[in-house]
Amino acid sequence: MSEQEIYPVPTAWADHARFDAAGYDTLYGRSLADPGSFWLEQARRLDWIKRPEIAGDWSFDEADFHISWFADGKLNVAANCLDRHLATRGDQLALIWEPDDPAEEPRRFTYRALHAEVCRFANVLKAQGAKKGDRVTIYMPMIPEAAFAILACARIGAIHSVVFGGFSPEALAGRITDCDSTILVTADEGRRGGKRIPLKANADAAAARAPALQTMIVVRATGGDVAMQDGRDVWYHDAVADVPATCPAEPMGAEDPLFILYTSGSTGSPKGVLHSSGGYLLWVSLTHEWCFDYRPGDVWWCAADLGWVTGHSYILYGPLANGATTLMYEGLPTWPDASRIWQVVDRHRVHTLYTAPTALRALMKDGDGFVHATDRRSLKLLGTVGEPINPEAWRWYHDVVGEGRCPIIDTWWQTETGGALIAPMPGATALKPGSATTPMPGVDPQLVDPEGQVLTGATSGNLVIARSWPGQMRTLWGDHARFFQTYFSTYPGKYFTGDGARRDADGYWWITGRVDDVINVSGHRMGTAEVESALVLHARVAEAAVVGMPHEIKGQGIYAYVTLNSGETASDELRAELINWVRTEIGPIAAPDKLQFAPGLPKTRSGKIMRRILRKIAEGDVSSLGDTSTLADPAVVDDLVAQRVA
Ligand code: 6R9
Repeated sequence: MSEQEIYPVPTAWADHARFDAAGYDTLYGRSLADPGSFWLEQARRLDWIKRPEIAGDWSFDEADFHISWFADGKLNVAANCLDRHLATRGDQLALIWEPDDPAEEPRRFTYRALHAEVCRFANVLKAQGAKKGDRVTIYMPMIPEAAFAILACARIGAIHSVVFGGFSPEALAGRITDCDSTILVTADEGRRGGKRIPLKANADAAAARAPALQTMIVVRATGGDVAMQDGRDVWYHDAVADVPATCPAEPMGAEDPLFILYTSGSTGSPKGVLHSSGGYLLWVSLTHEWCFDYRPGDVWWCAADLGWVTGHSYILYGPLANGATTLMYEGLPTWPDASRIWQVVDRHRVHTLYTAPTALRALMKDGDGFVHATDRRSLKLLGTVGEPINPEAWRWYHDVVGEGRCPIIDTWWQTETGGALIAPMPGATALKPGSATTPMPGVDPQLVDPEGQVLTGATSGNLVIARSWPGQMRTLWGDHARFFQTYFSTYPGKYFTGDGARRDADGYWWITGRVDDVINVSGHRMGTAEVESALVLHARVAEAAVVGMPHEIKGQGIYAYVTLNSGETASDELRAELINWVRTEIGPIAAPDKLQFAPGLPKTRSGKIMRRILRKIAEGDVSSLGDTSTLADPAVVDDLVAQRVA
């Protein structure tokens, strides 16, 4: 990575910038020097029922641990995303939906139409008993009704928990049970890349393991045949037939929860990250405008899935709060072929595209011809998120896709942070391929060594954030102690991100990846512990250890070491069976890329698996395994090296 490779702000951008370099410095300086008045002023961009007079009130110290923003404010998030735009842009497009199959017609909703759809969905939820504070689980394909359901929850003050449609019944059941959700919104089937995903059948299997679930609202998406259970299942199209197209927006405290989103951590089961209403909405609205220089009239496309935080913040909440036209795509970037993503850009005259490095690497591999076959002149800016972007993919995005015209906005953030924390502002920040550049206003990143000493100057370390920002998560659902323990106990007084980073001589930030046991597969987080516990559930498995390994397209792949029960024999059939087992237990994204049968695992005398060694073997870097003298049985390492899966 070259700190010297610099792309200055293009003159045209500097001339029309909301903030130029000096403007950014002033803004950033004020945000840290006088956070109270800075944030109360920024909060005016939202439409408050009661405008707050208190900004941040927080402490990361154990004795007085609390985080709150705009605590005396009242608002409704859906009203901010819909109602307040009706007078000024009721007839402007709010949502464009591009179907999986390019031969099908897109669906388009103005702000007025979207408002009516969301009100109807809200009335259906209410008729099924949902009310403020209840948890509603949403397990949906990428269709407009998923957006209606999410915003409908926000409208009535119910807390949504969206579960990615690629997750298994087992994973869905765990998430339903963890937050005591009694209502599930799903669809008959999903579609991606021409294939069908049996969502309702999965939901039925999940319901069998989640006894608290009482109601399933089922949207007819494909018309596929599904079983409906009397007394529990309701067709959405039946229920919506006799509800009105208006529904009052519930007044919510700024600190009232907006949603739960489960994400993988380094230990234990997935964590229910909880976000607030006021601070979260302010953060995603601000960052959508500042990082991507959103201007009225822009067509905005975030190519994520609504099942991930990127979809929540930058398909729905941020862009809609800003009155944008947001595009939602049902399918895959590479289907029917590698031109599709650029054809969608042309079809809808997209101004800004926001996608993940893994998608870019997959497209790059198919050659420039698929890009050149399209026009792309509507594009003004390109964004990336989810994992470190390798400079080669960055340059391809910049030179081939954007033809040198479009700044690349590399945004570093996490489910926990609500929205972007380190990212360029296109009129202010010179770019360096592979660097997320500089912090957003209010964000105070620091590097610390393993003992927690703050490191200064150009150096590497663990990335912490030294103060709260409005979009910060507020707790882990049902486990406030785990929230503190996970994020604030490692480096007292600071939020620990789990990432490593480097700061260069110009003060630019380079995220180097997770320093904990989280693997980033195609921009999606997988905990090694989750994959391991799925493997040991198999009757023939005694023990498993899972590590990440470099993967050309996915960024990281999953490498599993499996010890079988005594008496069991390893075989290629069993290997395939175990990989498939994880696929069904968690979902396809968790399926190991490589699985090695290991008669023994490298353990210390106290029984701790030395993952460092397993990582090296998985990477194929077997010449420098480091010190193995503390192992209980150093000989297992030779066996592992000899049987490595290439
Ligand atoms: C938004 C999202 C968070 C983890 C994060 C980091 C990695 C995300 C990145 C990036 C380098 C970027 N990550 N964006 N690494 N550069 N621009 O992805 O949330 O799914 O919670 O993942 O992803 O490792 O800690 P989430």
